[in-house]
Amino acid sequence: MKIIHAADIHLDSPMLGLERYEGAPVDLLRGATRRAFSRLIDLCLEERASLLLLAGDLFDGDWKDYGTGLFFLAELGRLAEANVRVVMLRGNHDAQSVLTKQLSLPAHVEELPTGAPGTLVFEDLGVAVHGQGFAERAVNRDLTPEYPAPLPGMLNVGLLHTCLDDRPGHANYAPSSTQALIHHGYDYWALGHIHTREIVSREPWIVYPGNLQGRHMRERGPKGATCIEVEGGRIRRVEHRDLAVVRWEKLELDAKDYADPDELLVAAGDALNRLHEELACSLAVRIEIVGRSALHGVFAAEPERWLAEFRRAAADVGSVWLERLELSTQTRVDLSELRELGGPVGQLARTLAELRQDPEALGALCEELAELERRLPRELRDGAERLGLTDPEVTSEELSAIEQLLLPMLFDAEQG
Ligand SMILES: [Mn+2]
Repeated sequence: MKIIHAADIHLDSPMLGLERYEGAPVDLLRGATRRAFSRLIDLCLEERASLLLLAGDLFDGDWKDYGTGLFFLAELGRLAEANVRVVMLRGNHDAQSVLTKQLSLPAHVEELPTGAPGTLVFEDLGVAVHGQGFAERAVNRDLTPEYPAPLPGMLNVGLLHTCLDDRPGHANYAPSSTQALIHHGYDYWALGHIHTREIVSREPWIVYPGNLQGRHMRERGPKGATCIEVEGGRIRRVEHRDLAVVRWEKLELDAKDYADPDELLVAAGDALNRLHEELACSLAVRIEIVGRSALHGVFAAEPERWLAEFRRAAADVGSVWLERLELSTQTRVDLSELRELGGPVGQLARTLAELRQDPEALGALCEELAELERRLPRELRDGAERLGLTDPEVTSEELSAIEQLLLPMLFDAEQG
Protein backbone atom coordinates (compact mmCIF):
# COMPACT_ATOMS: atom_id res chain seq x y z
CA MET A 1 0.00 0.00 0.00
CA LYS A 2 1.15 3.52 -0.71
CA ILE A 3 0.41 6.82 0.99
CA ILE A 4 1.31 10.19 -0.56
CA HIS A 5 2.13 13.05 1.79
CA ALA A 6 2.15 16.65 0.53
CA ALA A 7 1.92 20.06 2.20
CA ASP A 8 2.10 23.79 1.53
CA ILE A 9 0.58 23.68 -1.92
CA HIS A 10 -0.51 27.34 -1.73
CA LEU A 11 -2.90 26.78 -4.63
CA ASP A 12 -3.39 29.95 -6.71
CA SER A 13 -0.69 31.82 -4.80
CA PRO A 14 -0.84 35.22 -6.53
CA MET A 15 2.98 35.53 -6.71
CA LEU A 16 2.78 39.30 -6.41
CA GLY A 17 5.56 41.41 -7.78
CA LEU A 18 6.33 39.28 -10.85
CA GLU A 19 5.46 42.22 -13.11
CA ARG A 20 8.50 44.03 -11.80
CA TYR A 21 10.69 41.53 -13.63
CA GLU A 22 11.42 42.07 -17.29
CA GLY A 23 10.12 39.21 -19.39
CA ALA A 24 8.91 37.10 -16.47
CA PRO A 25 6.72 34.24 -17.69
CA VAL A 26 3.92 35.48 -15.42
CA ASP A 27 1.23 33.09 -16.65
CA LEU A 28 3.53 30.08 -16.41
CA LEU A 29 4.53 30.97 -12.86
CA ARG A 30 1.01 31.89 -11.71
CA GLY A 31 -0.34 28.64 -13.14
CA ALA A 32 2.47 26.56 -11.67
CA THR A 33 0.80 25.79 -8.32
CA ARG A 34 -2.22 24.38 -10.18
CA ARG A 35 -0.16 22.34 -12.63
CA ALA A 36 1.96 20.96 -9.80
CA PHE A 37 -1.23 19.98 -7.95
CA SER A 38 -2.42 18.15 -11.08
CA ARG A 39 0.90 16.32 -11.11
CA LEU A 40 0.35 15.35 -7.47
CA ILE A 41 -2.99 13.78 -8.46
CA ASP A 42 -1.26 12.05 -11.41
CA LEU A 43 1.33 10.68 -8.96
CA CYS A 44 -1.40 9.24 -6.70
CA LEU A 45 -2.91 7.46 -9.70
CA GLU A 46 0.41 6.22 -11.11
CA GLU A 47 1.50 4.87 -7.73
CA ARG A 48 -1.97 3.39 -7.11
CA ALA A 49 -1.90 5.14 -3.75
CA SER A 50 -4.63 4.41 -1.21
CA LEU A 51 -4.40 7.66 0.71
CA LEU A 52 -3.37 11.26 0.05
CA LEU A 53 -2.44 13.37 3.09
CA LEU A 54 -2.44 17.18 2.79
CA ALA A 55 -0.74 18.75 5.82
CA GLY A 56 -2.02 22.33 5.65
CA ASP A 57 -1.67 25.50 3.58
CA LEU A 58 -3.34 23.76 0.70
CA PHE A 59 -4.75 27.21 -0.16
CA ASP A 60 -2.70 30.39 -0.11
CA GLY A 61 -5.46 32.43 1.50
CA ASP A 62 -9.10 33.32 1.05
CA TRP A 63 -10.28 32.37 -2.46
CA LYS A 64 -10.53 35.29 -4.86
CA ASP A 65 -13.55 33.51 -6.33
CA TYR A 66 -14.88 29.94 -6.46
CA GLY A 67 -12.52 29.07 -9.32
CA THR A 68 -9.84 27.88 -6.90
CA GLY A 69 -12.26 25.56 -5.08
CA LEU A 70 -13.76 24.22 -8.30
CA PHE A 71 -10.34 23.41 -9.71
CA PHE A 72 -9.37 21.67 -6.48
CA LEU A 73 -12.55 19.55 -6.43
CA ALA A 74 -12.25 18.68 -10.12
CA GLU A 75 -8.73 17.35 -9.54
CA LEU A 76 -9.81 15.43 -6.43
CA GLY A 77 -12.63 13.95 -8.49
CA ARG A 78 -10.01 12.04 -10.49
CA LEU A 79 -9.08 10.23 -7.26
CA ALA A 80 -12.64 9.13 -6.45
CA GLU A 81 -12.75 6.87 -9.50
CA ALA A 82 -9.52 5.18 -8.39
CA ASN A 83 -10.71 4.89 -4.76
CA VAL A 84 -7.92 7.09 -3.36
CA ARG A 85 -9.05 8.63 -0.06
CA VAL A 86 -7.91 12.13 0.93
CA VAL A 87 -7.31 13.59 4.41
CA MET A 88 -6.67 17.31 4.73
CA LEU A 89 -5.93 19.69 7.53
CA ARG A 90 -5.93 23.48 7.71
CA GLY A 91 -2.77 25.50 8.25
CA ASN A 92 -2.20 29.19 8.95
CA HIS A 93 -2.85 30.21 5.31
CA ASP A 94 -6.12 28.29 5.01
CA ALA A 95 -7.29 28.46 8.63
CA GLN A 96 -11.01 28.24 9.33
CA SER A 97 -11.24 31.98 9.98
CA VAL A 98 -9.20 32.89 6.87
CA LEU A 99 -11.33 31.12 4.25
CA THR A 100 -14.71 32.80 3.94
CA LYS A 101 -15.82 30.81 0.88
CA GLN A 102 -16.26 27.06 0.91
CA LEU A 103 -17.59 24.19 -1.15
CA SER A 104 -18.86 20.91 0.27
CA LEU A 105 -16.41 18.04 0.05
CA PRO A 106 -17.10 14.76 -1.74
CA ALA A 107 -17.31 11.50 0.25
CA HIS A 108 -13.71 10.40 -0.41
CA VAL A 109 -12.26 13.63 1.03
CA GLU A 110 -12.26 14.28 4.77
CA GLU A 111 -11.01 17.19 6.81
CA LEU A 112 -9.65 16.89 10.33
CA PRO A 113 -11.39 19.13 12.91
CA THR A 114 -10.05 22.50 14.08
CA GLY A 115 -11.62 22.62 17.56
CA ALA A 116 -9.78 19.62 18.98
CA PRO A 117 -7.70 16.78 17.54
CA GLY A 118 -9.66 14.08 15.76
CA THR A 119 -8.95 10.63 14.35
CA LEU A 120 -9.99 9.13 11.02
CA VAL A 121 -9.78 5.36 10.93
CA PHE A 122 -9.41 3.52 7.63
CA GLU A 123 -10.17 -0.05 8.75
CA ASP A 124 -9.65 -1.55 5.29
CA LEU A 125 -6.15 0.02 5.10
CA GLY A 126 -5.22 -0.54 8.74
CA VAL A 127 -4.40 3.17 9.04
CA ALA A 128 -5.44 5.76 11.66
CA VAL A 129 -4.82 9.44 10.87
CA HIS A 130 -4.83 11.85 13.81
CA GLY A 131 -4.71 15.62 13.66
CA GLN A 132 -6.05 19.08 14.32
CA GLY A 133 -6.20 21.95 11.83
CA PHE A 134 -5.88 25.68 12.48
CA ALA A 135 -9.06 27.52 13.52
CA GLU A 136 -7.26 30.87 13.41
CA ARG A 137 -4.29 32.05 11.40
CA ALA A 138 -2.11 32.43 14.47
CA VAL A 139 -2.10 29.27 16.57
CA ASN A 140 0.57 29.94 19.16
CA ARG A 141 0.32 26.84 21.33
CA ASP A 142 1.59 23.31 20.85
CA LEU A 143 -1.32 21.17 19.62
CA THR A 144 0.39 17.81 20.04
CA PRO A 145 -0.15 17.12 23.78
CA GLU A 146 -3.87 16.73 22.98
CA TYR A 147 -3.29 14.39 20.03
CA PRO A 148 -4.87 10.98 20.76
CA ALA A 149 -2.79 8.00 21.82
CA PRO A 150 -1.91 5.61 18.96
CA LEU A 151 -4.52 2.97 18.17
CA PRO A 152 -3.16 -0.55 18.72
CA GLY A 153 -2.84 -2.73 15.65
CA MET A 154 -2.99 0.26 13.29
CA LEU A 155 -0.42 2.25 11.37
CA ASN A 156 -0.70 5.57 13.22
CA VAL A 157 -0.09 8.80 11.33
CA GLY A 158 -0.09 12.29 12.89
CA LEU A 159 -0.99 15.10 10.50
CA LEU A 160 0.36 18.39 11.83
CA HIS A 161 1.02 21.92 10.58
CA THR A 162 3.80 23.11 12.82
CA CYS A 163 6.96 25.07 13.31
CA LEU A 164 9.10 22.28 14.76
CA ASP A 165 11.91 23.18 17.21
CA ASP A 166 11.76 26.91 16.27
CA ARG A 167 12.89 26.35 12.69
CA PRO A 168 13.92 29.72 11.25
CA GLY A 169 12.33 31.53 8.34
CA HIS A 170 8.70 30.69 9.10
CA ALA A 171 6.19 32.02 11.64
CA ASN A 172 6.41 30.09 14.89
CA TYR A 173 2.87 28.64 14.64
CA ALA A 174 1.72 25.59 16.61
CA PRO A 175 5.27 25.10 17.90
CA SER A 176 6.22 21.51 18.68
CA SER A 177 9.34 19.55 19.54
CA THR A 178 10.98 16.60 17.84
CA GLN A 179 11.38 14.82 21.18
CA ALA A 180 7.67 15.07 21.96
CA LEU A 181 6.74 13.76 18.51
CA ILE A 182 9.15 10.84 18.83
CA HIS A 183 7.67 9.85 22.19
CA HIS A 184 4.05 10.14 21.10
CA GLY A 185 4.03 6.60 19.70
CA TYR A 186 2.95 7.24 16.10
CA ASP A 187 4.63 5.57 13.12
CA TYR A 188 4.75 8.64 10.89
CA TRP A 189 4.38 12.37 11.51
CA ALA A 190 3.20 14.03 8.30
CA LEU A 191 4.19 17.65 8.81
CA GLY A 192 3.57 20.87 6.94
CA HIS A 193 4.48 24.58 7.21
CA ILE A 194 8.24 24.58 6.58
CA HIS A 195 8.78 24.81 2.82
CA THR A 196 12.10 23.01 2.75
CA ARG A 197 11.95 19.23 2.47
CA GLU A 198 13.42 17.53 5.53
CA ILE A 199 13.44 14.06 7.00
CA VAL A 200 13.65 15.00 10.66
CA SER A 201 13.61 11.43 12.02
CA ARG A 202 13.39 7.87 10.72
CA GLU A 203 12.33 6.10 13.94
CA PRO A 204 9.59 7.08 13.93
CA TRP A 205 9.33 8.92 10.65
CA ILE A 206 8.96 12.69 10.99
CA VAL A 207 8.86 14.33 7.58
CA TYR A 208 8.40 17.76 6.04
CA PRO A 209 7.79 17.11 2.32
CA GLY A 210 8.50 20.78 1.51
CA ASN A 211 6.19 22.75 -0.71
CA LEU A 212 4.92 21.32 -3.95
CA GLN A 213 6.06 24.15 -6.19
CA GLY A 214 8.67 26.83 -5.45
CA ARG A 215 7.37 30.37 -5.79
CA HIS A 216 10.54 32.46 -5.63
CA MET A 217 14.32 32.26 -5.37
CA ARG A 218 14.21 31.38 -1.67
CA GLU A 219 12.31 28.21 -2.60
CA ARG A 220 14.97 26.69 -4.82
CA GLY A 221 15.75 23.16 -5.85
CA PRO A 222 13.58 20.06 -6.09
CA LYS A 223 10.01 20.45 -4.86
CA GLY A 224 7.31 17.82 -4.59
CA ALA A 225 5.71 15.24 -2.34
CA THR A 226 6.69 12.21 -0.26
CA CYS A 227 5.73 8.67 -1.21
CA ILE A 228 5.35 6.24 1.71
CA GLU A 229 5.36 2.49 1.04
CA VAL A 230 3.66 0.31 3.65
CA GLU A 231 3.99 -3.46 3.80
CA GLY A 232 2.42 -5.68 6.45
CA GLY A 233 1.43 -2.66 8.51
CA ARG A 234 4.97 -1.26 8.59
CA ILE A 235 6.65 1.54 6.68
CA ARG A 236 9.21 0.08 4.27
CA ARG A 237 10.28 3.07 2.25
CA VAL A 238 9.90 6.85 2.21
CA GLU A 239 10.88 8.67 -0.98
CA HIS A 240 10.73 12.16 -2.45
CA ARG A 241 9.03 12.68 -5.82
CA ASP A 242 9.73 15.79 -7.91
CA LEU A 243 6.53 17.49 -8.99
CA ALA A 244 7.38 21.16 -9.57
CA VAL A 245 6.68 22.39 -13.09
CA VAL A 246 9.02 25.36 -12.73
CA ARG A 247 12.20 25.06 -10.76
CA TRP A 248 14.13 27.96 -9.18
CA GLU A 249 17.90 27.63 -9.38
CA LYS A 250 21.08 29.65 -8.86
CA LEU A 251 24.03 29.43 -11.21
CA GLU A 252 27.45 30.84 -10.42
CA LEU A 253 29.86 31.64 -13.23
CA ASP A 254 33.52 32.50 -12.67
CA ALA A 255 34.66 35.20 -15.09
CA LYS A 256 38.32 34.84 -14.08
CA ASP A 257 39.51 33.29 -17.34
CA TYR A 258 37.46 35.42 -19.69
CA ALA A 259 38.60 38.56 -21.48
CA ASP A 260 35.78 38.59 -24.04
CA PRO A 261 32.25 39.03 -22.71
CA ASP A 262 30.77 37.17 -25.68
CA GLU A 263 32.72 34.08 -24.69
CA LEU A 264 31.29 34.28 -21.20
CA LEU A 265 27.81 34.62 -22.72
CA VAL A 266 28.37 31.43 -24.71
CA ALA A 267 29.57 29.67 -21.55
CA ALA A 268 26.46 30.87 -19.70
CA GLY A 269 24.25 29.53 -22.49
CA ASP A 270 26.02 26.15 -22.35
CA ALA A 271 25.65 25.95 -18.57
CA LEU A 272 21.94 26.81 -18.79
CA ASN A 273 21.48 24.20 -21.52
CA ARG A 274 23.07 21.51 -19.36
CA LEU A 275 20.95 22.47 -16.36
CA HIS A 276 17.79 22.44 -18.44
CA GLU A 277 18.59 19.03 -19.89
CA GLU A 278 19.44 17.60 -16.50
CA LEU A 279 16.36 18.89 -14.67
CA ALA A 280 13.88 18.55 -17.55
CA CYS A 281 11.49 21.30 -16.49
CA SER A 282 11.02 25.03 -16.92
CA LEU A 283 13.62 27.03 -15.01
CA ALA A 284 13.82 30.41 -13.32
CA VAL A 285 17.53 31.02 -12.87
CA ARG A 286 19.58 33.62 -11.07
CA ILE A 287 23.08 33.95 -12.48
CA GLU A 288 25.84 35.35 -10.35
CA ILE A 289 29.08 36.27 -12.10
CA VAL A 290 32.03 36.22 -9.76
CA GLY A 291 35.82 36.34 -9.86
CA ARG A 292 38.66 38.72 -10.47
CA SER A 293 38.22 39.47 -14.13
CA ALA A 294 39.20 41.76 -16.98
CA LEU A 295 35.44 41.95 -17.66
CA HIS A 296 34.74 43.82 -14.44
CA GLY A 297 34.95 47.23 -16.10
CA VAL A 298 32.98 46.05 -19.14
CA PHE A 299 30.03 44.94 -16.99
CA ALA A 300 30.22 47.92 -14.66
CA ALA A 301 30.08 50.33 -17.61
CA GLU A 302 26.83 48.92 -19.06
CA PRO A 303 25.06 46.72 -16.49
CA GLU A 304 21.67 47.02 -18.21
CA ARG A 305 23.04 46.00 -21.56
CA TRP A 306 24.63 42.88 -20.06
CA LEU A 307 21.48 42.00 -18.20
CA ALA A 308 19.66 42.10 -21.55
CA GLU A 309 22.40 40.05 -23.25
CA PHE A 310 22.23 37.36 -20.57
CA ARG A 311 18.43 37.40 -20.66
CA ARG A 312 18.59 36.68 -24.36
CA ALA A 313 21.13 33.88 -23.82
CA ALA A 314 18.68 32.31 -21.34
CA ALA A 315 15.72 32.78 -23.65
CA ASP A 316 17.66 31.07 -26.46
CA VAL A 317 17.79 27.88 -24.38
CA GLY A 318 13.97 27.77 -24.29
CA SER A 319 11.90 27.39 -21.10
CA VAL A 320 14.60 29.19 -19.15
CA TRP A 321 13.99 32.63 -17.68
CA LEU A 322 16.79 34.70 -16.15
CA GLU A 323 15.31 36.01 -12.93
CA ARG A 324 18.28 38.21 -12.06
CA LEU A 325 21.88 38.79 -13.08
CA GLU A 326 24.18 39.53 -10.17
CA LEU A 327 27.41 41.12 -11.29
CA SER A 328 29.79 40.40 -8.41
CA THR A 329 33.07 40.46 -10.31
CA GLN A 330 36.10 42.30 -9.04
CA THR A 331 38.76 44.12 -10.91
CA ARG A 332 41.62 41.87 -12.08
CA VAL A 333 44.22 44.06 -10.35
CA ASP A 334 44.89 43.18 -6.72
CA LEU A 335 43.97 46.38 -4.86
CA SER A 336 45.90 45.43 -1.73
CA GLU A 337 49.05 45.26 -3.91
CA LEU A 338 48.29 48.65 -5.45
CA ARG A 339 48.13 50.13 -1.96
CA GLU A 340 51.75 49.05 -1.41
CA LEU A 341 53.02 51.00 -4.42
CA GLY A 342 54.86 54.32 -4.26
CA GLY A 343 53.80 57.14 -6.61
CA PRO A 344 50.43 58.81 -7.15
CA VAL A 345 48.40 55.64 -7.87
CA GLY A 346 49.59 53.95 -4.68
CA GLN A 347 48.90 57.15 -2.74
CA LEU A 348 45.35 57.40 -4.15
CA ALA A 349 44.70 53.71 -3.44
CA ARG A 350 45.72 54.18 0.20
CA THR A 351 43.68 57.35 0.56
CA LEU A 352 40.52 55.73 -0.82
CA ALA A 353 40.89 52.69 1.44
CA GLU A 354 41.49 54.85 4.52
CA LEU A 355 38.59 57.13 3.69
CA ARG A 356 36.19 54.20 3.57
CA GLN A 357 37.18 53.13 7.08
CA ASP A 358 37.22 56.55 8.71
CA PRO A 359 33.72 57.59 9.87
CA GLU A 360 34.80 61.17 10.49
CA ALA A 361 36.35 61.61 7.05
CA LEU A 362 33.34 59.92 5.43
CA GLY A 363 31.03 62.30 7.28
CA ALA A 364 33.02 65.28 6.02
CA LEU A 365 32.87 63.93 2.46
CA CYS A 366 29.11 63.45 2.75
CA GLU A 367 28.76 67.08 3.85
CA GLU A 368 30.61 68.20 0.76
CA LEU A 369 28.44 65.94 -1.39
CA ALA A 370 25.31 67.45 0.17
CA GLU A 371 26.10 70.60 -1.78
CA LEU A 372 26.16 68.58 -4.99
CA GLU A 373 23.03 66.65 -4.09
CA ARG A 374 21.01 69.85 -3.76
CA ARG A 375 21.64 70.57 -7.43
CA LEU A 376 20.49 67.14 -8.61
CA PRO A 377 17.11 66.58 -10.27
CA ARG A 378 14.42 65.74 -7.74
CA GLU A 379 14.09 62.03 -8.68
CA LEU A 380 17.77 61.49 -7.84
CA ARG A 381 17.36 63.15 -4.45
CA ASP A 382 14.44 61.10 -3.17
CA GLY A 383 12.25 58.25 -4.31
CA ALA A 384 13.29 54.85 -5.65
CA GLU A 385 16.10 56.24 -7.84
CA ARG A 386 17.62 58.15 -4.96
CA LEU A 387 21.42 58.29 -5.07
CA GLY A 388 21.84 58.75 -1.33
CA LEU A 389 25.06 60.74 -1.61
CA THR A 390 24.80 62.03 1.96
CA ASP A 391 24.46 58.54 3.45
CA PRO A 392 27.93 57.42 4.70
CA GLU A 393 27.10 53.76 4.04
CA VAL A 394 26.13 54.43 0.43
CA THR A 395 29.13 56.69 -0.10
CA SER A 396 31.43 54.01 1.28
CA GLU A 397 30.01 51.50 -1.23
CA GLU A 398 30.44 54.01 -4.02
CA LEU A 399 34.06 54.54 -3.04
CA SER A 400 34.59 50.81 -3.24
CA ALA A 401 33.14 50.78 -6.77
CA ILE A 402 35.43 53.68 -7.69
CA GLU A 403 38.45 51.77 -6.39
CA GLN A 404 37.46 48.79 -8.52
CA LEU A 405 37.04 50.83 -11.69
CA LEU A 406 39.34 53.82 -11.49
CA LEU A 407 42.50 52.42 -9.88
CA PRO A 408 43.16 49.69 -12.48
CA MET A 409 42.74 52.29 -15.27
CA LEU A 410 45.20 54.67 -13.62
CA PHE A 411 47.56 51.79 -12.92
CA ASP A 412 47.49 50.72 -16.59
CA ALA A 413 48.06 54.32 -17.71
CA GLU A 414 51.00 54.67 -15.35
CA GLN A 415 52.54 51.45 -16.70
CA GLY A 416 52.28 52.99 -20.17
MN1 LIG B 1 2.06 27.44 6.99
